[in-house]
Amino acid sequence: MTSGWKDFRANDWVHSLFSYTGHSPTMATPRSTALEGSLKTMIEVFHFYATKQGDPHSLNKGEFHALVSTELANVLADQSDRDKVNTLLSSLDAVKNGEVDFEEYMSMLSSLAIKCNQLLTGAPAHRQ
Ligand SMILES: [Ca+2]
Repeated sequence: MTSGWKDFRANDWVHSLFSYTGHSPTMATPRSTALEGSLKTMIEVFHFYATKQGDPHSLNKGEFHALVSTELANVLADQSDRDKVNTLLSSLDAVKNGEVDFEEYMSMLSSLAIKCNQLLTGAPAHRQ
């Protein structure tokens, strides 16, 4: 983690919210802001699908297809087309292991958020 994150204090927050880690909360669950709730949802959705088969820290083709077709059904075109979803998986699979890890998943969500913002605001992309 870079020095810019020296004040990152999510450890207690994360461990109080995410029961799937098996961690016993040591503090009352804090209220989350809308953005914190969105972070939690992005993480929980990944783990919900990633833990269904095989490596619990990555999405295989079946898990990725289930996540995209269920959770991004209104955002991604052709999310029900298995070949197109496999092409999307390949484009995200930076380490070329045939699966999507958390960082690759977050890269997809980041790209989708940027595209949605561009559609909303008409703002030009700084990066493609
Ligand atoms: Ca998995």
